[in-house]
Amino acid sequence: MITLLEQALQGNIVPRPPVWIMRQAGRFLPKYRELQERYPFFTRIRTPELASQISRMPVDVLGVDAAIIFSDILVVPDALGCPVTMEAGAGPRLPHPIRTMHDVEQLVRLPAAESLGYVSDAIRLTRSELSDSVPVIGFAGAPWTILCYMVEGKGSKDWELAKRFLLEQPQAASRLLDLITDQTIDYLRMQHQAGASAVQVFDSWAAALSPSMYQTWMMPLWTRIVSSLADIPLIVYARGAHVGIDNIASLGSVAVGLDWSIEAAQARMLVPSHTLQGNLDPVMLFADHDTIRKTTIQLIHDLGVQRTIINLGHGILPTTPVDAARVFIDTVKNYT
Ligand code: 1CP
Repeated sequence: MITLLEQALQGNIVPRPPVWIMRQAGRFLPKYRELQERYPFFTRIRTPELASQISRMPVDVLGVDAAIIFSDILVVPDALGCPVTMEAGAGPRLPHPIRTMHDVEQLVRLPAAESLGYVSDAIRLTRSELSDSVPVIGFAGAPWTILCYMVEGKGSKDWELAKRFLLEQPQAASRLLDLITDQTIDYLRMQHQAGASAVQVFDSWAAALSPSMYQTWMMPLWTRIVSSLADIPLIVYARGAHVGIDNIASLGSVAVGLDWSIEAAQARMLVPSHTLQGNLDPVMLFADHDTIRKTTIQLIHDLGVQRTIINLGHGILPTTPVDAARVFIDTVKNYT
């Protein structure tokens, strides 16, 4: 049976849009917090039973229309030979950042099935435990966002080193981006083969680049990703790149993920015939329940029922009340 999410991605006529929440698995649910105390981050990700358990939590607790596999975008640098650690409160650290061509040359790309097979195992297990009631969404970071972390070695406000790497060492940057792109294509295909019905690519730091640098450096990589994965439902989420959403849509048959900095109705005007996903401001879930209901219904009106996936415009905030998330989900599910 084809799920509501897959219908919306294919552009089939649906009675209501599907709904899920970015970062629904590993952030705000009390049961997740318990596992967070008991197991280190990468243990949670690399143990299929734990990853599957975490992925299924929002399906059980909130009744979302899709499970996203519990993992992180930074498993890719790790797989390429640039190790990643995660310290509670401090965020990700890459103790051997990539700063020169020599550093790029030390990286090794193995088949995803070899270096990231644990993600396949987690997806397969999640699919079978959900007994196909809702689909599983796979994901990866976009090449630019992954390069950001590999060059900086940690999070950053302005990604100065990453941007300078493009300008000062274009050959090394180009080689690194190609390596990440190849790995990402192989990795997303592997996730689809393991049972992910759709995959989302997160370009969380797209807005750090000017539109012209984004166009020159990143659009050719997006073209390669979209054409290599033409048979797989793909959601492209480039945060802060809202001025370029028609550009992203022109890549082909992709769904376009919206962040909350663009009016939903305006996005629908710019991108009339692709599936759009988004884009409630995550902080709206701190409003009273009536306001959440009204804003959510307005969002459905603005995006339209067809070719729409209702979501937040970025990850759910860790302190969000579970009840508020449930009101958001139920409003979409009860929409007629
Ligand atoms: O112990 C913990 O709980 C650590 C927090 C955590 C979690 C739960 C991190 C560290 N990553 C994750 C999981 C994760 N990351 C998922 C799984 C699904 C889910 O939680 O529902 C997903 C989809 C991601 C994606 C991700 N990781 C992005 C892109 C999405 C976005 O929010 O823009 C990014 C940028 C990351 C990097 C990352 N991993 C973790 C942190 C704290 C960060 C951001 C660091 C920074 O701000 O630079």
